[in-house]
Amino acid sequence: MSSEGSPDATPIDCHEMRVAVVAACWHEKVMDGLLAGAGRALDDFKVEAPSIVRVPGSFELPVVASALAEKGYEAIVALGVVIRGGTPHFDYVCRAATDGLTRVGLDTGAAIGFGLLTCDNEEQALDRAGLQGSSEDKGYDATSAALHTASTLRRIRRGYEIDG
Ligand code: DLZ
Repeated sequence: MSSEGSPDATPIDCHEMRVAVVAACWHEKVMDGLLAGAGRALDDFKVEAPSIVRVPGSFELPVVASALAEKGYEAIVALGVVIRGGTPHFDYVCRAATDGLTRVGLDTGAAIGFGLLTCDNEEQALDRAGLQGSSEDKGYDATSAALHTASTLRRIRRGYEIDG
């Protein structure tokens, strides 16, 4: 999937919003890039004191995202990297994480930022990690998406006009 056609991600003021980042630990260098990108977005959107929670692998992202949503976090950014190996394990972990995070969003109403990289090799992952020389910054993008979505959900729930 290419990033061509990606939306305008102009920062909005989210200083009162409860925001958490849940991040897996596999593939440290790529994860460092994703976390740094998320941090840049949190700063740009003026998020105060976001919670950062680490989990062992991407498979564990949904259950912890669910617990965070139950604790009242409005926006939860899930970050992970899964790199294809020689076994079907890749497909199982990707599907479990993707389906699980989707379910958390629909079941709890929290805005979930989908920052899970699913790549054929480390080179592809590094190119999306927001590091020097990367062509994409998926940690930033997933955080921006979660914050914009949480803001929209707030307006809908408070009965405000949602146009404009
Ligand atoms: C087992 C595993 C493998 C093979 N690869 C990855 C990966 O590329 N990225 C990732 O985030 N996690 C991986 N895991 C770990 C699983 O997500 C999970 O943590 C373990 O299966 C333990 O439940």
